[in-house]
Amino acid sequence: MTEHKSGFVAIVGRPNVGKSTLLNRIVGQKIAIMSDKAQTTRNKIQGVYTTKDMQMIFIDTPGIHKPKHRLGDYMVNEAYGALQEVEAVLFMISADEKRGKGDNLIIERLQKLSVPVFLVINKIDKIHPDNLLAVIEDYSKQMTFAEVVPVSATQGNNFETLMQLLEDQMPTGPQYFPEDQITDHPEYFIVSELIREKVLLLTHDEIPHSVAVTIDSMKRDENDKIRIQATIIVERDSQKGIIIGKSGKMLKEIGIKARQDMEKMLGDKVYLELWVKVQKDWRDKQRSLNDFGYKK
Ligand code: GDP
Ligand code: MG
Ligand code: K
Repeated sequence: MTEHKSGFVAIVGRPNVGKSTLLNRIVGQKIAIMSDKAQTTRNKIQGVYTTKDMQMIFIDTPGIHKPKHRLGDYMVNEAYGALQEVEAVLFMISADEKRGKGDNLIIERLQKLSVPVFLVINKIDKIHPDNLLAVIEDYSKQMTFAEVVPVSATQGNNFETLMQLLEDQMPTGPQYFPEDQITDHPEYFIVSELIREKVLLLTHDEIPHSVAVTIDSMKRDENDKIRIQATIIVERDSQKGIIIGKSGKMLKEIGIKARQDMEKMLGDKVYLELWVKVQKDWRDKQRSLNDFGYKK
């Protein structure tokens, strides 16, 4: 039996090079963006890629993309700290654009890292193959890359190669997220906290605070209604019984109360589907994430 591998991958690159497009390909479906509200999340989990024996968690470290701002060194240092702890960094550039100030700033920061940095040259469909070498040479003069991978995020060229090269970098490790959980937008967190809050409110002391809620899917349908599927995770069967309640009464009440708050927050009608699952080692997984520095 092969050992399970897992790890974190950071994606950096200036705006419009195709980071989101690549992430959408990685998670295999378009992530529904629910809002564009700016977040100062330290490490935003952007996508989770899960296979039978491997899981890679792609994160965005916003501090690295931008010049220093009001928060000064703090954010940049935070971003560095996070980058030091990933298994690989993808530095994404666009093949059809000249290296600019934004790229140079990122290079300056990446040079100091000891983790492997991949140069991902995106949008190769937009250039003549003869021009690729000049791009590679230009960037390779700036710093040493562990790998240079030309891709097209829209067309999929070399996508498998990139995934395989990343997989080779992953150490032995646990599956952090359920296999069907592909992303973690800020709204996911807020929505999951609203559910958790109702669980604690309605069950009083019967359910420990360690109860977790995962958002399995959150999509806006054609009528602009938001459909949310969520799972409440507990550690014991007895706790599952309490949360479901007599004839499902408790779960129904949790759902109604959570949905009302969600509609207030999101400003739209919400369909909420709730499930309850027993998962004994959930807390250890949470702890692993906290150790990494990702705090929910
Ligand atoms: P981000 O700002 O780095 O997240 O960039 P996006 O993923 O939003 O992409 C910016 C634009 O580039 C969009 O219009 C994409 O459709 C386009 N784009 C991304 N990848 C490719 C690619 O491989 N080829 C081409 N031709 N366009 C791409
Ligand atoms: Mg983007
Ligand atoms: K997630």
